[in-house]
Amino acid sequence: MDFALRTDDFALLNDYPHRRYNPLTDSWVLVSPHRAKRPWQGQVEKLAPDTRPAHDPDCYLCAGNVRANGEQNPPYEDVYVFDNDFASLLEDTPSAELQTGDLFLARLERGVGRVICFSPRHDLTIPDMEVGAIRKVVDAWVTEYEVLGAKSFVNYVQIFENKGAVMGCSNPHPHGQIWAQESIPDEPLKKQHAQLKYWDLHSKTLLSDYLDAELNGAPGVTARERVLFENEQFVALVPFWAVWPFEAMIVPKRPMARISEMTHAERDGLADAYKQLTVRYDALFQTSFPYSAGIHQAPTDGIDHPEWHFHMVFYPPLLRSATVKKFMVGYEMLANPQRDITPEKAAELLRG
Ligand code: H2U
Repeated sequence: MDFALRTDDFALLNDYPHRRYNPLTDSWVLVSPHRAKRPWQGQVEKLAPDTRPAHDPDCYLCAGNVRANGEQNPPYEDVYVFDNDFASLLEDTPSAELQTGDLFLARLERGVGRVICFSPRHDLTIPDMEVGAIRKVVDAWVTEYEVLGAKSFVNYVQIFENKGAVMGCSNPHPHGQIWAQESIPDEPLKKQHAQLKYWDLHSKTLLSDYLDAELNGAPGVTARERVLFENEQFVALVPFWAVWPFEAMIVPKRPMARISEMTHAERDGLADAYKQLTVRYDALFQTSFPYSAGIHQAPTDGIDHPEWHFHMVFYPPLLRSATVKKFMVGYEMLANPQRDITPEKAAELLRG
C-alpha cells in the first residue's frame, strides 16, 4: 500500500480510525478513538454485591461435596485438581486421520481435561485471596504443565480461567481448567510462528523487545503509557494491539519459554501480579470483574523453543460498567475485531 505519510508520530492514533498490528498473532484490530467521544445514553447500573457463603452445600466444587458424576471431593485445604468429569478431550481416543480430497479433513484428537479449584473457599475469587494462597495455584499450574506435558501424546497444555456467568462460567466457585492435547491449537500456534520468525531475525524474544519499548520508550512510543504496574519479576500492561476494552497481559521480565522455568521468587511474582491486576479490574466498575484468562507458553513437544516468552493474557468483556459489555458481533464476526476506547485510555483508567 502507498501511504502519503510514514511517521512514528503515534499521536495521530488519538484522533483517527486506524488499524493496529498484533505481531504476536499476525493479525489486526480496528480502533475508532473518535467514537469514544460520542455521548453515551446507555444505562450504567451497579450490581448488588455478590454475597456467597464460604461453603455451599450444593456446590459440586466445594470440599467434601459430591460432584455431578457421584464422586466425592476430598476435604481439601488449598488447591484441588481433578480430572474433568465431562472433559471435551478424552485420553482414550485412537489415532486416525480422515480425508476425502482437499475439502474434507478431520483428525481424532487425544487429550485430557482437568479442573482446578483455587481454594476450598466458595466466596473468594483471585483478587480476594492472599498472595500466598494464589502461589499455590501457580504451583499447581506448574505441576500440571509438567505432568501432563510429559505424557508422550501431549504436545500442548492450555491453562485457563473462565470467570463470571457472562463468560459462560458454570459455577461461581473460583476455579480454572487445563486442557492438554496432541495438537497445538490455533492461538498458541500463531504466536509460535510469529515468535520463531522474530527469534530467527533478532536472536531475542519478541516480548523482551516489546517490554523494553513499553517500559523505556522507543521512537514515538511513550514509556509506560500502557504499563499498569510491575513487580520485580513481571510487568502488567494493556498491549498496543488489545482487542477487548480492558484486555491486559502479564509478562515475565526474564524470557522464559514455560512456567516450569520460574524460580520460587518468580512464582511469587506471578501470584502477586495476578492478584494486583484482578484487584484493579474489580475496582474499575466496582464489580467482580469477569474475564477469560490463560497462559500461552511453549508446547510440550520435546523441542527447546527458545523463541517462546510465556505470558498470561486477560480478555474481559466489560466496556462501561458492571453490566455493559462489549459485543464481538457484526463487523467483528465478519471482518476484524474493533474497539473504540484506545488501549492507552484503558490503561489510564485501570491505573486509577
Ligand atoms: P466452567 O464453569 O468454566 O464451565 O468449568 C466447570 C468445569 O467443571 C466444566 O468443564 C466440570 C465441567 O465439565 N465439572 C466436573 O468435572 N464435575 C462436576 O461435577 C461438574 C462440573
